[in-house]
Amino acid sequence: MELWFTEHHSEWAKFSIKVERQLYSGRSEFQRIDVYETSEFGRILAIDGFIMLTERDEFIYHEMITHVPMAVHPNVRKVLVIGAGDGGTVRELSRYPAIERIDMVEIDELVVEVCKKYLPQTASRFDDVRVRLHFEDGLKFVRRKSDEYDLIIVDSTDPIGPGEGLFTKEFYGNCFKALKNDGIMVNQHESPFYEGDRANMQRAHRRIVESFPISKVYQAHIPTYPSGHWLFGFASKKYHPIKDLNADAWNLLGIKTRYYNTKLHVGAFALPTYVEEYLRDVE
Ligand code: SPD
Repeated sequence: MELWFTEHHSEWAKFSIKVERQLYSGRSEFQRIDVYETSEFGRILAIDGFIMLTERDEFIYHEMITHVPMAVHPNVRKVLVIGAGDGGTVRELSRYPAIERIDMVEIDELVVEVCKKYLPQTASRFDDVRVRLHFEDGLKFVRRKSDEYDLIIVDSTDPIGPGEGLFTKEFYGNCFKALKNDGIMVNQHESPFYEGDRANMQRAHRRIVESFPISKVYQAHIPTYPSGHWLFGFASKKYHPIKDLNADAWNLLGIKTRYYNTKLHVGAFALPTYVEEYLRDVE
C-alpha cells in the first residue's frame, strides 16, 4: 500500500508527495504537527496539514527571509524572530558574527521540541549563546517592545489558526514601534497565484504599506509551497532594499549560500506584471 501526503492548494488543485513513513504525529494546544520521511524531499514538517518545510527546499525560504535584509542593513545587532520554531531562520542568522542577540518568539514549544528531534538540519543552532527562546504569542510579545530591534523577521505559518494575528494591522504597527529608527521588518508574504493565497498576500501588503514608509515585495521559487511561487515583504523605516544593498560588504563576509546571492537579491524585487498589479491595487 502506498502512503501519500496531499495538501490542498486550492479547492480544485492538490499537491502530493509519496511518503515512505510517518515519523511523528501529535497535537499541541495550538495545532497538529506531523513529520514525514519522503524520498523526493527528505523529511517534511506539516502543521495543520500545510507544508512548513521540506529538507530539500527549505534553504531557499530561510536564505531569502534572512540574507536579503542582512545585506541591506549595515549594522544589525539585535534581531527579533517571530514564529520560526523549526530553527531554519535562526540557523541562517547565527552565521553573522556581528549579531549580538536573537530573540525568537514561538507560540508553540512542541514545534521546537519536534524539530530538534526530527529536523536537525534546521533546528541546529538553538544552542547559540546569542539565541533566547520565548514561548509565547508573538503578537503580545511585540506589543511590549519599543525602539529595540534592528531587524524583525516574521517567519509565520499561514494566516489561519495561531498565525492569524501575525497578519494584522495591529501587529505590523507594533513591529514598527519595536524597531529602531532604521529598522527593517521582513515577513513571509504568501503566494500571488491561487485566489486564497493571493487575497492573504494583498491584505498583508495593504496593512504593511499603511504601517511603514518603505514597503516592497520580493519573490522566490519554492517548489513545495502552493504554486511554487512565494513572496516576502520588505518593510523599512529608512533603507531601500536595492538602493541600500551593500553587495561588496555582504560578499566579503564569505557566507556560503545555495540560493541567495547579491545579483539575485536585485532580481528578486523584479516582479511579474500580474503580481505588480495585485500589489498596486492595494497601495
Ligand atoms: N504555506 C506555507 C507557508 C509557510 C511559511 N512558514 C514556513 C516556516 C519555515 N520556517
